[in-house]
Amino acid sequence: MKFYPCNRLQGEIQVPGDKSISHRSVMFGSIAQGTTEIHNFLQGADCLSTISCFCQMGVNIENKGETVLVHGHGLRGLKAPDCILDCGNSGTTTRLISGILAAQNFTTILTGDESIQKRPMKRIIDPLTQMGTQIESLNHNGCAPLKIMGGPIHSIQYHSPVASAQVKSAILLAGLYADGETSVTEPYVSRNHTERMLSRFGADIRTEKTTARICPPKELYGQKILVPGDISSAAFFIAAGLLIPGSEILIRNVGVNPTRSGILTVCREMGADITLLEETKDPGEPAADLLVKSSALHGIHIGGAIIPTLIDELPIIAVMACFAKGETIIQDAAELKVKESNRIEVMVRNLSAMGADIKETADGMIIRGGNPLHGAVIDSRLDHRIAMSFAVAACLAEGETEILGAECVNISYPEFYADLKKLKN
Ligand code: SPQ
Repeated sequence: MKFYPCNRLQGEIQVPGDKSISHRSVMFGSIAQGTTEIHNFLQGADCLSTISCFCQMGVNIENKGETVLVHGHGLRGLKAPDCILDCGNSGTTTRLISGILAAQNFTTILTGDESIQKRPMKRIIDPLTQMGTQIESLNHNGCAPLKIMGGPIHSIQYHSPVASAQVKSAILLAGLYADGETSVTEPYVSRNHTERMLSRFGADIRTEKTTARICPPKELYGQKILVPGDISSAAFFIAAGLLIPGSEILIRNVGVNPTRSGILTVCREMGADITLLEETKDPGEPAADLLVKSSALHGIHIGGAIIPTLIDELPIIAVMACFAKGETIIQDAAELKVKESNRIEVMVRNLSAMGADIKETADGMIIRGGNPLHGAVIDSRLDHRIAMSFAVAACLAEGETEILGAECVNISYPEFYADLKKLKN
């Protein structure tokens, strides 16, 4: 797909529902008693993989588009699937479902696409094994396909070496079925959608600093879930609005959970003009409208505890840094190497091809802003966040940019190019 520079962005958009929250609402609804009604569900390929996996385990899920109804049969209501579960491109599906499958009285095989089969699963195999489950990486490489032989679960007190909501969630979900209290402590707090939503479904779950604890409930109960817009999808429009001179855009109903909103902190530190309007204090997940006006940005240092709160936004932050005055240092972000692609290597390679002054480091990047970018051929490596980041970079680059595999935005934002086009008019 080819992209060209544009003058300014103006108008209003609503980004699709949050991917992390959409996944969890289907998963928790599937193991709850009664019906879970989900509004603004993200109809992206990843969340459809989650729906398909639970349908294979006998859950009746009515996908009506904007609304999804999940008719759960309780914690013990899943049935053994009669085929291999396909998690597609979704790390969230693979890791979270493993926590649930660990406790079932049947064996399951899970797999996914080429990218999923390279992503590290040892990080969930280790704690789930400690909880009593047998998990085999069928290719003996610590990756999917995984054979999960479910059974009785023992509680553990786990200290995770990585700040990862997927690791934390897999353990907490297995902990729903354990013989006592399970806790997970992380080096830094990762996104807490699992804790918030499980609590709404009736679980006894508490957090203190970087530790989350769960006591096994008798049952979970179906809920009505309003999924806010995904801040990770909004991030591309935040960046475009800030960078393209003369722009002013309003992004409606964006989730601003503090464990996800590091992008707003970083933008403000870089000098961005972003106003939060119409903030809702939903007990489930806070949301707000974001008014973004083009701004002169300067480079900053990004590292430490803020990293898990903006991990998926680092590719677009790297694009912003190319247009910011001075140096931006991103560190403590080695996790980027094990996402849908190695997002450090792919960003550095592609931004360098466009003329940026950017250097890869062991756990991040150093970017000196100010070099004008020019069009280039960009290999997205079929990573949705890379494709969207370069669609924004292309708006600011001179000449033509071609993004290979641009259709991979289907994973999290099927209407992305249409929404970008809408703001250009
Ligand atoms: O689901 P998947 O493929 O892992 O998706 C990504 C993304 O960019 O959309 C990461 F590649 O988001 C993860 C995120 O990086 C979604 C997620 C979650 O919903 O719990 C948590 C983060 O991953 P992690 O490994 O830090 O827990």
